[in-house]
This record gives sequence, structure tokens and C-alpha cells, in this order.
Amino acid sequence: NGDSALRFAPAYAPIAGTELSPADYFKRKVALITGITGQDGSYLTELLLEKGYEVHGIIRRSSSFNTGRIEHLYKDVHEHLTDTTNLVSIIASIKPTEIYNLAAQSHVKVSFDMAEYTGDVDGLGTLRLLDAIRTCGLTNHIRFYQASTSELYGKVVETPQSETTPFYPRSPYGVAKLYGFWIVKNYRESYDMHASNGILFNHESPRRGRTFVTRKISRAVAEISLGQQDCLYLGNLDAKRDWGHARDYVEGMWRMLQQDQPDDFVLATGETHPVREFVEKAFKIVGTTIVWEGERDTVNEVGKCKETGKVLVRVDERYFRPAEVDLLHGTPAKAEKVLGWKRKVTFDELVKEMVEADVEGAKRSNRD
Ligand code: NDP
Ligand code: GDR
Repeated sequence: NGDSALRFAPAYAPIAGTELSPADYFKRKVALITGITGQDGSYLTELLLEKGYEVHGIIRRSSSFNTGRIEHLYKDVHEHLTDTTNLVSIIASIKPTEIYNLAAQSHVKVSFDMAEYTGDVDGLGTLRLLDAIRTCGLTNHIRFYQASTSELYGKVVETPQSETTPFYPRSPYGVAKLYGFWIVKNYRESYDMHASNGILFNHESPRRGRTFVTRKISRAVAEISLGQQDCLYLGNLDAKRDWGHARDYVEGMWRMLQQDQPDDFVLATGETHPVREFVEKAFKIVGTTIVWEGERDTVNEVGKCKETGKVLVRVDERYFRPAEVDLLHGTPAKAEKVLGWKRKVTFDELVKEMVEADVEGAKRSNRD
């Protein structure tokens, strides 16, 4: 009767829906990427286009230029732009088969200064997207990828860190992403959604944002080697990270969504290196040997060029965090076994690629 129909009406009445069964719907290859203008968004777009997907991305309005990483992928920008910021309208009109939620305020240090904003974008933003899928009635049609992170592990409880290691985030960013992780898991269990968390360890590339430590180092080394900069200022040199290449990691994201069942997976290299080693290896690429002098772990420690004695690296308190993640070291065993995923680029190759790309970039900007 009318009464029970009312009582059992879904909280979210589907507004778009589709006549296609989930199986037929998924035969199409249509991806929607939030955060498409970021490092991972650009590599993922390239991968999906290669695989024959129709790719859509959400770009946020900005007064400054933010599409540099994906400019080469546009055919005609104006032809393909849909001018709406409403998630429900976007999903209802595109009807994506896969959604990759990569948008985030992704800088850990910044999250201490913009904690509420980071919580809103990285935590609640994930919920908004999941609810938009429900509102469209596409819960069982769309496969969903959430950009979870090794920052969830935070304080070291055990190593190597795996899917079963308890979480202990150490920053507003980590805490916001923890909400994202659990809301994805909750929607998977509550609404039978194909929603997976990729717990990705640090991954870098020449397209890495300039304020993350690897890119900050590779750019500075390039500019110092060309006489365009004097010294590199860094924070904690002894933090250890499990660094891989972003191109390898976006392939793992895609593989997660090709599984019959949704699940959570760590993507990592299985190796860990201190920031200090990244600095040494990066300088080596341009022929400079760094020797460390002064009291370790204090602002008095410096890195000097072995040959000339010139100070090229200084420690600056401004780059320390109120709470630090000292050690990240993951195991990709589950992803290797279930997804058949394996990272290809080694740590040394990564450092080399980044420094060489920045040397080229610095030479070019000198000429311009
Ligand atoms: P980037 O910082 O390079 O890219 C972030 C993307 O999110 C950009 O497209 C950015 O847009 C967008 N964005 C930022 N704030 C907002 C907002 N308020 N609303 C909408 N969009 C926003 O990150 P990565 O590509 O390196 O990382 C991708 C995702 O993976 C992120 O969620 C990150 O937290 C996570 N992650 C990254 C790891 C890594 O090592 N790279 C490891 C584990 C997880 P704009 O260009 O306009 O700024
Ligand atoms: P992270 O990356 O915090 O691991 O988060 P970042 O490169 O910022 O820092 C790595 C480590 O280097 C130390 N560090 C410095 N970091 C920066 N940015 N600048 C410095 O000058 C500096 N000196 C030392 C940091 O203290 C830290 O220990 C990244 C982001 O991409 C997240 O979005 C993602 O979730 C995690 O990786 C996995």
C-alpha cells in the first residue's frame, strides 16, 4: 500500500538511471577523473586513452593556469568542455563506467595550515561523489577508485606496511584521507558498490608538483648545476619514503577496477630510502658529490660539494612538520598476486629521469 511504499522508498530517488544492465553498461569504456590536472590524472588519462576509453575530467575553475599537464591530450578544448560543476549533472550526462577520484588538497605540510579545507575536500569530497553516484541510480553500474594513501599508516606500527597494518595518520591530510578510505569501504558494504581503495605509497615523476620533496630536489639540482640557483633548503633529511614512478602506479589503479570484486590494495616498491639519499643521488647525476657536515638532524647540518667545499644544501626549520611520518615502507605482495601488477621503474631510474627532465627544462627557460 501507499504507506509502505513511502516507508520503503529509497532515501535517494534515482534521477538518471539507465536501461542497461550493469553487465551491458560496463561493456562501454567511459572514464571520469576528478583531479585530472594533477600528476596522476595526466598519466591516467594517457593510459586510458591508449586503452580506447572515452575520458572525461573535472577541472576546477581557477584564475591561474592549471591544465599544463594535460594540454597535449586535448584535441579541441572547446569542443569537449561541459560547463557544469554539479557532480550529479556530470555523472548523469556522461554515465561513466569508471570513476577515479584523484582530486585532493594533496600536500601534507599544507594540510596543517588548511586543516578544515583539507578535511572538506579530501574527506567529505569523497562522500559527495559517492552520493552523487547514488543519486543518479548508478550504484551498481559504476566502478569507483579512491586515491587512498600510505599517509594512513603515519606512525610506524609495523613494517613493511600492508593492507592489514593498522592506521595511525599523523596529519590533517592523513586524517581526511582516513575518512575517505572508510566511507568508500562503508558504501561498498552498504550499497554493494564496486568501490576500491588504492593505498598508494609515494610516486613521483617529472610532472610531480614542485613543492613535493623529490621534485623540489630535482629542480634545485638542475638549476644549481646550471648556475641559476645557489642553495637548496630542505626540512627533515632522514624521513624515509617508498618512492615509485607515477606511470607505473596509474596502471595499478586501472587494474583494480578490472577485477570482478572490489577490494583494497597497496601499491609500493617494497624499498625505502631517506630524503638524504635522494639528494645525494640527484647531485650525482650532474656530477657533484655531496658530503654532510655539522650536527645531524639540526639546522646546523649542511651538504657541501666535495670538490669545491661550497654549501649546496641547508636545513631550514620552515620545512619541518608539526608531526612527521618517519618511515614508509610498503609491500606490494597482494597487488602483485591478485592484480598481476609490478612496478617497472627503479629508484635510481626515477631520480635520473627527474633530474634530467629538470636540467632540460632549466636550459629551455634560460633560452626563452
Ligand atoms: P596533485 O596534487 O598533483 O593533483 C591533485 C588534483 O586535485 C589536481 O587536479 C587539483 O586541481 C585537484 N584539486 C585540488 N584541490 C581541489 C579542490 N578543492 N577541488 C577539486 N579539485 C581539487 O596530486 P597527485 O596527482 O600526486 O595525486 C593524486 C591523488 O592521489 C590525490 O588525491 C593524492 O592525495 C593521492 N595520493 C598521491 C600520492 C602520490 O605520491 N602522488 C600517493 C598516495 C595518494 P588543480 O590542478 O586545479 O590544483
Ligand atoms: P609526503 O611527500 O608528505 O610523503 O606526501 P613530500 O614529498 O611532501 O615529503 C616527503 C618527505 O620529505 C620530507 N621533506 C620535505 N618535504 C617537502 N615537501 N619539502 C621539503 O623541503 C622537505 N624536506 C624534507 C617531508 O618531511 C616528508 O617526510 C606525498 C603526497 O603526494 C601525499 O598526497 C601522498 O598521500 C603521500 O606522498 C603518499
